[in-house]
Amino acid sequence: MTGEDSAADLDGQVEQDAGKLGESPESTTVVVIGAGPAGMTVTNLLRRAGIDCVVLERRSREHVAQRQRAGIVETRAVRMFDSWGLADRVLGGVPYDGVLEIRVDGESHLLSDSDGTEGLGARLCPQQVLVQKLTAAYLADGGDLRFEAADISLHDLTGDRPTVRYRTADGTVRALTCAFVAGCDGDHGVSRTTVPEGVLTAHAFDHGIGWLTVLADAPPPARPLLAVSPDGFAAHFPRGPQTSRYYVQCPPDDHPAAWPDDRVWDALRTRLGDPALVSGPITDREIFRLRSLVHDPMQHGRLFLVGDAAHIVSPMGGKGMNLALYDADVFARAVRDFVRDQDDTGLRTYSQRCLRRVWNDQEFSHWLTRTLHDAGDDTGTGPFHRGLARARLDRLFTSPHASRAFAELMTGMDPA
Ligand code: RFL
Repeated sequence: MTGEDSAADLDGQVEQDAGKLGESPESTTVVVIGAGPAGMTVTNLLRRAGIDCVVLERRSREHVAQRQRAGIVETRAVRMFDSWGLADRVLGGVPYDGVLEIRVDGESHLLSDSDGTEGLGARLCPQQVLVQKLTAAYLADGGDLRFEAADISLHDLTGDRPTVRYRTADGTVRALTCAFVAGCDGDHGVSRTTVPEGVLTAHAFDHGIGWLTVLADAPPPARPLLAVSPDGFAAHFPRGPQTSRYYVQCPPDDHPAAWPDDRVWDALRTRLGDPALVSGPITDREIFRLRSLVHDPMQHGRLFLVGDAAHIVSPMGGKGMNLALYDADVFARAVRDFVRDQDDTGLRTYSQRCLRRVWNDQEFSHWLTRTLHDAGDDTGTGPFHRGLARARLDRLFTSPHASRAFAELMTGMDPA
């Protein structure tokens, strides 16, 4: 790709393609596939940079707006939105005091994420609130977002101008030509699977651990709570003024039906060391395996994979959504530099830059996963690893240097 073939040059050629395609292709600079946290961040940042884009999302707006997963926007990501002048518009929720509780056999230890840097801190902002606000901001600014776009297919990714085709809700087939495609369609999307075999290497890891995850209309904890107990790991996170998310370690092949309400609340009370824990109606109950996955490189021709489309990080440490926001920022800056200054450095180094942080966060997440599971239930890895994990926790609770390093990783303000 050369500096000269900027987005503006592409528009004229699109018209020539119209006959070839047998339909009326539209032209834009970036086609974004997927309207989750990654896609909606990319689009808002691109609009902020004055670059046009079209978002294609398979689901309805209502469906996307209700998907509940992550709950904390880390400090680095809050400051990223702030640097684009978007923090006030897109971040909902409440400021987070940065204190995390780790309870070991019922004994409480508080860890601050204060890393000594000045500026805005993390926010307790449920993922669906962030997505709703990003979507509203983009549409209010006149952004082009097409829900219920079916059968998306990507073409000519290694040429100068890829084409993206899709079918609208009324069955019409449409085509869009563009300078770049941002594949923000998650782990099960179409972007990554379009890349020919042999181009990407998948590094996959199964932690051999299952989590029952429960969403309930029950009082949130004062602060995010992670608990180690001989019965296994459990956690309790705020998700709204009267909503909580809970995690309970279980066999990876367990079934939600094996966890009726009484069993869920009994397990939580025991593992959290809180016999008085207030219960409430359970609105969602799922079991998933803790797994990690990295695709390298995160680019193929003019397709750039952003967020879960490129990597999955086990939920311990709360990094999945935050990595998606990081990729989105790196991608948007790279496109801006290319379109505005014909500088393709950011595009050429996109994969390398993102993967450095991805592996950094995978390591943090893996370390925390092992520590909090091995320290409690020693049936998996045995008493030797239990001793190691307890020693790591002890160091974290007693050494200011260890807790400072932990804080840096929690906030995302580490140098990676
Ligand atoms: P998403 O959120 O999956 O969004 C992808 C979007 O693409 C659409 N799509 C398509 N559109 C068009 N055509 C197709 N063929 C398409 N296929 C898919 C989808 O409908 C969707 O709208 O990916 P994105 O944007 O990369 O965001 C990633 C985050 O969602 C993910 O990393 C986090 O949710 C992970 N995660 C957590 N991350 C954190 O930072 N902190 C947490 O506390 C946290 N908790 C969690 C989590 C993930 C969980 N699950 C999924 C196991 C808790 C859970 C339970």
